[in-house]
Amino acid sequence: MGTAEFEALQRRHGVAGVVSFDESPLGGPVARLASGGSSAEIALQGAQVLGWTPAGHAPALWLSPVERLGTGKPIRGGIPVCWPWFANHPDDPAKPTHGFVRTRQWSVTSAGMRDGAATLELRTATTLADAALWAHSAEAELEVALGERLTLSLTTRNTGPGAIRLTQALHTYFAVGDIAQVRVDGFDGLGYIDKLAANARKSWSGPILFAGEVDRIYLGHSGAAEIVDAAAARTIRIEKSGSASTVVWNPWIEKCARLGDMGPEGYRRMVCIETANAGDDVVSLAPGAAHTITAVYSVRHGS
Ligand code: TA6
Repeated sequence: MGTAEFEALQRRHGVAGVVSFDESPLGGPVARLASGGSSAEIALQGAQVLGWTPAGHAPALWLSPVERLGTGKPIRGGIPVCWPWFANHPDDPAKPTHGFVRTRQWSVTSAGMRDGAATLELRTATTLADAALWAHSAEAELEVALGERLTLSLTTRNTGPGAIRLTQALHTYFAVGDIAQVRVDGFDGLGYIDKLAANARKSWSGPILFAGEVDRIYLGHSGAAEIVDAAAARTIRIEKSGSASTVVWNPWIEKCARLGDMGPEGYRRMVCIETANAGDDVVSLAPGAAHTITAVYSVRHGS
């Protein structure tokens, strides 16, 4: 995106002290939101939140130290938007993992201040060129609202003549002080799909602790979750709507090394808690129907 395009975005959507547009250090266009001492950066590529620093706290999202925008490869970290499917395509594992909108430029549809929050709306829509990947017609709109909390709402509208079966996730990489001292609450008594055990279905009780790779889709989860981060002496709370499943993932040592884009000990400083429609939690949309999945993040001192 050239300077003229930045300037056009700034002219059309910039709001002094609230929303601005410029070039990310990762090499692509970003929107920067500011509100009440909090800040957030959203890449137009993939409508991906790359950073969020709540007022009075250290950054709350983890981001790969080596990624670049515009390479055709999804950025690891922040809040990737997995759409219109989560993980492998249900019928063809050769298709891109986590759908096909993480690497494309979304359009800015609006920006400003609402109810004390700096807001940005971005939109993308399927094209004829996508038919080989997904033979449906749909549009996706992401609203990011930065106030005391960070709220993401992803709305999918079926713009085609046939029904759509949709899975998706806000694949959020939260920053933690040390994964080995993290406890995640909110999943006691739920069933889950263990992706490390051939998708075996199991039951869970108690808090989630980490001493190895974890890759689970918790089912029937519509409540809140909390990341209790002892090393950072803070707690991150995740509330949601429009979602009955949550993915919990940490690659641990061996997969972190295999991925190669997390830095030497990246796994220690992150945990993914992903607000999703995944596993059995599939969204069916009739022609013209819409579905919104919303995640609300807040941070408080103490653990
Ligand atoms: O959401 C967890 C997961 O499906 C893991 O299995 C791992 O593959 C992770 O997503 C990262 O996916 P990505 O395509 O971003 O490398």
